[in-house]
This record gives sequence, structure tokens and C-alpha cells, in this order.
Amino acid sequence: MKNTINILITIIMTAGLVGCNNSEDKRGNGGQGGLATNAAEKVYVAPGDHDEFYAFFSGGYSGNLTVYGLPSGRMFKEIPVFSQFATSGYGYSEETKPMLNTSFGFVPWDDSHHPDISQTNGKLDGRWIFINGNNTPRIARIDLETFETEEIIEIPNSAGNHSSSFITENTEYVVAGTRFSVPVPQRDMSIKDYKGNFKGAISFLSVDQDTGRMDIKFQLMMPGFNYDLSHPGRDKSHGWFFFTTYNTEEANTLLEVNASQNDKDFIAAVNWKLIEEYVNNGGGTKMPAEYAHNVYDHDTHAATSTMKKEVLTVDPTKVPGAVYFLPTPKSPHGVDVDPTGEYIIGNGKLSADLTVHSFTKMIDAIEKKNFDGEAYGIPILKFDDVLAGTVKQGGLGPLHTEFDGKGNAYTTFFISSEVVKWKLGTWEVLDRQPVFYSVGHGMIPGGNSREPFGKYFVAMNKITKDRYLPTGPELEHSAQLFDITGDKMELLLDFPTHGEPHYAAGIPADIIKNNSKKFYKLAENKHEHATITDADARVERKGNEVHVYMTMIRSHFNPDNIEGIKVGDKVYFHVTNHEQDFDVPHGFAMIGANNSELLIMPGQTKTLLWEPKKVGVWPFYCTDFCSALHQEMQGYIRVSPASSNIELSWGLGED
Ligand code: K7E
Ligand code: CUA
Repeated sequence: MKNTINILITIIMTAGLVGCNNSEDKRGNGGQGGLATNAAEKVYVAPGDHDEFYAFFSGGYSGNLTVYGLPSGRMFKEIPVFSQFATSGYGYSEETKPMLNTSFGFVPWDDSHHPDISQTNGKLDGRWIFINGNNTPRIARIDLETFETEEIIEIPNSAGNHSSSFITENTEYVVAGTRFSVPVPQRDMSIKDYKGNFKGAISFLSVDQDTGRMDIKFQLMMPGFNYDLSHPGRDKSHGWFFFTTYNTEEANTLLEVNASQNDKDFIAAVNWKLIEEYVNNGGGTKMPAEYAHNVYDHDTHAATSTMKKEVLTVDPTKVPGAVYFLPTPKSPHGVDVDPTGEYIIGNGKLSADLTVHSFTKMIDAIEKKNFDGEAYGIPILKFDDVLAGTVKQGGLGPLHTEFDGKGNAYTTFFISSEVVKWKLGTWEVLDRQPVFYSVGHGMIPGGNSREPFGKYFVAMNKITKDRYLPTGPELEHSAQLFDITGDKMELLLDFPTHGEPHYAAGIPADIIKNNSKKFYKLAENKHEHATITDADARVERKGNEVHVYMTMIRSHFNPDNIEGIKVGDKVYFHVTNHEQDFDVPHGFAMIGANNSELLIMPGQTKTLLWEPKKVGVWPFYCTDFCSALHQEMQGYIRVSPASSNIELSWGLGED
């Protein structure tokens, strides 16, 4: 068996390499001589016109989220989430540092994979977008009025938070599943004792429908497999959640061989409504845990971090009927549920065929108690009992499937580097298009909901190679836009994406753009160090801490001359932007500060910490070209020796 697996892996790796080498001279429709059709017209958004869709791409190892327009492929913004971001001062300003607090201390980076937009009745509602931090397990919520990260909650007992952050169809829950199983609670034990002793925590986070605030409602303590991806049931299967597993072998070393021994792994079907009921009736066990809950408040313009101490865990064997395993071939990666909720598609990475399970058949089999044994007390359903059909010879290495709402599914194949369109119910392959190169996820706006907007498909490719002008060894990843309104998919556009976009979420622009905030009202600024009127601009000393209450408006700071600062002081600049107009930020940068600049929006206050190390007269300035007199927007600070007795003084316009 091991040998067979080794051979299989070798074939797959070689196929991958050949794919890449061949790809050097494949150019697709878009290469030589442009496109044969009117593709250019289809992606052209005239100057000043707006795109039809927003697309939010996860940043992968950038830790952030980027915002693009479709069909133009223009990038509008990078939203900092899990990574410090010098462009705005996120994670550097005193107000936003708490956002990156965890039980491991300050963690200024993560690996973000799966954005998902909030829904109501299975339709995208554009209130919030959620995204997972994979490495130090966290879930973030971004507000789609301000496009700012409002909340980050750490997930205890989890490791490699990958089968996340997918939402149920009324945004009742955001789900966070562990990729790696670990000892729960964590303890000092031999790695060799993994099997039977590690646990896989799957967390259900409730979402407050008014504020969006998240809370871990319960953690399901599953057997020690790897939980790779997940998707909610919808419509008829609403109330269930599906998770792919791999390494059901529970191997702890050389997984590329040892976790490929079983012909089939499982899709875990979780009846979360049943567990919710169990928990609401007092079920579950409270367990000590340590995890950070960080919340940003738009009124105080500041974040707080609270350390939580307890989590409610649920043993799945204690809730009969809550969890079943559906055997699924060949180490499935993605699990995707079609818009009707009937079909559950398992994308077996090491397979050429796609396995489609039927929700109706699953419920039947459960009622008949037709089981094929159990794993750690969880019933295993019979493969043939739940099988809806198989898509034969789709391609090599299926990863993820999206839906157009017209009865078609689109599956990405990593190894054969293509997107394959097939029909739900007949399992017939309708079309295939090559992608350049090695596609991971695909995305159709709303493809994750009951009502997809089946106009475009975006392929997110892992390998870029020759698609753009070379930029040294390191290239941006690349996305490809297809028109999917016809029988055949038509390649329209290539565009670079930032970091590694694993997944994306698209939404019609109209659902979001009219709610987009233009500026913060100064009168509503409740920051504890805000300076609302110029008369309040001042400098205060408390021991070696100096607080500068500063305002900014085109084109000066108040105060702009400060004396009486000493080496060894900790100087906090609390800077309030007095502008009350759309798109007039000012920046603040201080020479020698060991962090970044601040970019402050109209009506907002932000704080920069500066610890002067050298005696002298040191300038600060505005970093954003804000008016014809932007270059005049500057000031000086006199820094005296620690022993000096120069009085603290400040001013603006005094000679
Ligand atoms: Cu890249 Cu969804 Cu993290 Cu597949 S995952 S590709
Ligand atoms: Cu303010 Cu430039």
C-alpha cells in the first residue's frame, strides 16, 4: 500500500512539474495578439465609472484583506486585519495595538484564508465580512460601512484555524475549525502518542445581530483528525454544517505518505441546531481556557483587549444525532454545498473524480440507522447510501467548487490547472478552461449563498510565472476573470493580487456602496484624548510621560512648536483631525519614532508614541499631500537633556 501511495504521489508531483514547465509556453487566449472576442469591452470600466461588484480577496500570508472591483480588476484598498500596516498606522497606533493582542502576547501577523460576507435568509446582506487567522487561531470581523477591522477573537484549543470562517445563512454563527489536532488541554506529552489522544476543536461563534459582536458559543471536541475546510448547509440543509477531514489515520509524521493510507476520509456532518439546543438546556462542560477578545469602537476610535478565561466544550458522543461521518474518497480538501442545500461536494485532492453526497439521502440513512460502524463513537454512514453521484474525469486534483445559481457548478483542479463546469444532478462535464497556473479557490459573487450572481468566475492562481513583467524571483499571485454567462466560460482578464489570496467573497456594489461612511463626525468623537476645539490644544507632563493634545486642519498642526521635552520622555501625540469632509486625511510622522506614521481620517483621533533619544530640534510633518500648502504642514519639537529644567511650552503662530 505504501508503495502504491508513493507512486501515486510521484505521478502527481511530476504532473505538477510538467504542468508548470509546459505552462511556460502556454499563453491562453490572452497571450499573443490579444483576445479574439470583445473581452476588452467587457472589462472596461470608463474613467469615473464604478465597477459592478466588490471582490474581497484574502491576503494569505499578508494577513490582510484586499478590495478589488469586478470586472475591472482594479484594487481599491488593503484592509489591515491580522498584520501591522504602516500605511495607516494599524497595529502601530496606541488605539489599534490591542487588536493584535493574543494569549501569546502581541502577534502582529497571521495567515488569512477565507473571507465570508454576512447573510440574511441565505442572501448576502453586506453588513460585515469575516476572515480567519490561520496561524495563531483568530477570527476577525470587518465592518463594511467603514471597511475597518472591528473585532478579533482568538480561538483556544485550536491550531491552524483553517476550516474557517464560514457563516450560517442568517449569520447566526461563524465557524472556526482546527486544521491540526492537538492535546486539549495543551500539555507536555510525546508526539508519538498522538493517535487517540489529540482532539480537533470545532468552534461555533455566535454573532450579535445588532452589533456583530462574536462570542464562542461552544466548541465541539472532535476526534484527532485534520479538519480542512467547511461549509454551512443552506435552505433545506440549514442547521447543518459540513467539514472535510484528512489524516483520519492520525499520523504524526511524514503525512504526505502516512495520511494517504485510507482510501476514504470523512466529511463530518454537524447538526449545529441540535447542539445549540443541548447547550441552551445546560449541556456541555466549561473548561478553563485563555483567549483574547479585541474590539474596536468607532465612537472612541480605540480598541480594547479582554482576556477570556473559560470556554464551553461539547463531547459529540453526548449529543446523539448531532454528528455523522460521510466517507469521502482521497483526502478531500474543499467541501461545498450547492445553493439548494441538497448537494454536498467533496473535492478529493488525490482524485480525478468528484464525490457528491445527497442531503436527502443522508437524512434517510440516518433515520434508518444504516451505519457502517463508528469512529470514536461517531456513526459512519454507508458511502453508497449517501452518494448522489460522481463527476467522472473532471480533471486532476480538485480543490474547490462554486455555483452560478443556474444549476451549474465550477470546480478548480490544481494539478491539471483548469476550471471545469459541470451540471448538478446529471454530473455531466459541460466545459473546461485552462487557467494560468495552478488554481486554488475560485469565486462567483454570492457563490456561497442561496442566490449566486452567476456572471463572473474568478480563478485565484498559485503560480504566476510569465503572466506579467518579471519582478525578480518574487511575484504577486494572479487572478483570472471569466465571463460565465454563456455555455462556455470566456477568459476576460488577468490581474495581480496581493499576498496569497486563498479565497475571495464578491458582492454587488449596490449592496455596499450607499452605506459607505464618508467621514467621522467630530462632534461624536468620544476618544479619551480627543481635542475637539483648538482652545483645548495643549501639552501635559505626568512624570516622564508627556501627552500632546494636538489638532490638525489644512494646513497646520496645533501646536506646531513644542519645547521642554527631554531625552527619556515618553511622548504620546494624541492627534485629532478637524476636517469634516470626504477624503481629507492628514498624516503624522515624527523623526526617529520606532513605529510608523499615523493616517488620521476626518473627525478621528489617533495616538503615536515617540521616545526621543537625541538632544536637538526635531521636525514632524504631515505625510498625506492634503492641500497646496501640504509641504508647510510641519512643526518642531525641542528635545533637551534629561537633566534640563526647560519649562514645557507650546504654541502656534507665536513668534
Ligand atoms: Cu488555499 Cu481554502 Cu486555505 Cu484551498 S485553501 S487553495
Ligand atoms: Cu495635511 Cu498634508
